[in-house]
Amino acid sequence: MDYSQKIAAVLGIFLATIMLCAGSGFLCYLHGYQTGQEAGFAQGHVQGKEIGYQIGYQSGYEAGYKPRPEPQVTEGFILRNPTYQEMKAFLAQDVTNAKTYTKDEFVCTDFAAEVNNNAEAKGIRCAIVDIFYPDGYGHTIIAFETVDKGLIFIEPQFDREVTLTIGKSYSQINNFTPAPRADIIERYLIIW
Ligand SMILES: [Ca+2]
Repeated sequence: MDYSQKIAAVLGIFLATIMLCAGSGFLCYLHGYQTGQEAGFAQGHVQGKEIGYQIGYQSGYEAGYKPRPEPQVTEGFILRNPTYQEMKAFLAQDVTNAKTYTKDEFVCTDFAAEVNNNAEAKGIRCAIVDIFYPDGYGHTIIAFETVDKGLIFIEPQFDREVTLTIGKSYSQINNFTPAPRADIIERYLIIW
């Protein structure tokens, strides 16, 4: 081997070594890249899933959560059944009975409606009572469910306590002036 051949051999070994190192380095790089990428992907996937879940949960929670509205105390009122004396006291101070019955203007239903509304404006529970007479005629009065004497019917035109008996004349059983037409009570409805 002469000098130039020796140089060529040394260069060849040197180059082969560099290429080997470079190649293995590249392989290492590839391997490292792939492993790192896989690990990074796996971790990122888990974290991404977790973050995505939290964001989804939060937005879903916000969309689904509707706060219950605060009760509006101004929109409701409480009615209570009066004692018999409270009912009498209310009727004594209520002036509806002083009004005049006027055909087609202020009739039995108007008396009943007005006393009912006045009672309930004072927190006293009051019912409208529809009485059915023969031939499509009828009458309207009111009622209170007193706590001590039970259900009491009141004729609001006179503030008088009355009784209702099916099959009997309303004016007769309550000692009123006889009605101009049949006022036999066929049935009645109590509307609270
Ligand atoms: Ca009522």
